[in-house]
Amino acid sequence: MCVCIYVHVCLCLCLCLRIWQTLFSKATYRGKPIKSLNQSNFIYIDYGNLQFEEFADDEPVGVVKNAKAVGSANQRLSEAVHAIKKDGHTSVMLGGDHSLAIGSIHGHAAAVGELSVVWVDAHADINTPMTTETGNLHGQPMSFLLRELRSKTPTLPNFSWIKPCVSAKNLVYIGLRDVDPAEHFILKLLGVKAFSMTEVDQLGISRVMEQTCDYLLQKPIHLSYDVDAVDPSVTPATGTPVIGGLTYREGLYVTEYLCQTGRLSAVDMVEVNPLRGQTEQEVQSTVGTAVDLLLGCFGRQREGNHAPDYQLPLP
Ligand code: EXY
Ligand code: MN
Ligand code: MN
Ligand code: MN
Repeated sequence: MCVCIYVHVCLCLCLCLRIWQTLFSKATYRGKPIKSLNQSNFIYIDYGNLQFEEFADDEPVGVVKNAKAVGSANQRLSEAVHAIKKDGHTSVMLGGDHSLAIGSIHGHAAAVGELSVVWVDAHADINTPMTTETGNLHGQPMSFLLRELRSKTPTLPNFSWIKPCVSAKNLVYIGLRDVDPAEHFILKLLGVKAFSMTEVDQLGISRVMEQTCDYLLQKPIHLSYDVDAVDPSVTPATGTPVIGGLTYREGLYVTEYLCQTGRLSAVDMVEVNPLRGQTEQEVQSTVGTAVDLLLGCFGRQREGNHAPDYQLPLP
């Protein structure tokens, strides 16, 4: 099976840390067994958690919250992902807040150059600090990464290291269903390719993936997968659930399809938040689905797998 390398990050708080530790090391959550990558046949190297600096003086900039902490955390993450890519591995970043995609994509692009981004999410996460209504940076990461939005994004404290590194033509969204008016304007202005849930309903997920990969051509792919893209009946333990999402099977098909392109170069799996689960079952379902999506990225097939050198035992 594939070798994947992951850098495990946690932004500001330890809630995501807890679940991802569960996922990768302990294989239990609140004393109950939980699906874990440790129980799979995949080979991975744990690059460990990144320790992020906290800022006592992280005052809002306009409405934007936690700019210093997010800027600084992403700078560290960018360096970590850059190093993993330079080592020749596929990077897996486990979050945590989707604002971490800034550092993950930035570090990936610094190492490999031009890349394609497949952003699977209920949300477009493309507000600028000027258009955001909530001030939450998880609703803004793509605005700092797109070259076309450079002149529309003010430099926030600890954001001056960021060089926009993605072109709008190399970005595809899948799963959108909760897009702010300003974000919708930006998507249309830049002509960004987007398969909202309406297109998923119209075309079916197989044609969505076919068209996505035809459109993106031959660059390394960065998959940024927000678990809220999947329907909250399947992944409820997340910060901003939105009804009407991808089914488990559609969500998994996205990963299987991208895996077989052979161009998947980095993956973010983000917005897993066990504290948002109302019951054990909700946490288990969310985490189990996140694990299955990751395994789909690295070659697990629903039809089954076997090692290339597998030999039938003789009687
Ligand atoms: N568009 C809203 C905002 O800008 O706050 C909601 C963003 C939710 C973002 C989640 C992580 O995908
Ligand atoms: Mn978040
Ligand atoms: Mn997101
Ligand atoms: Mn989202």
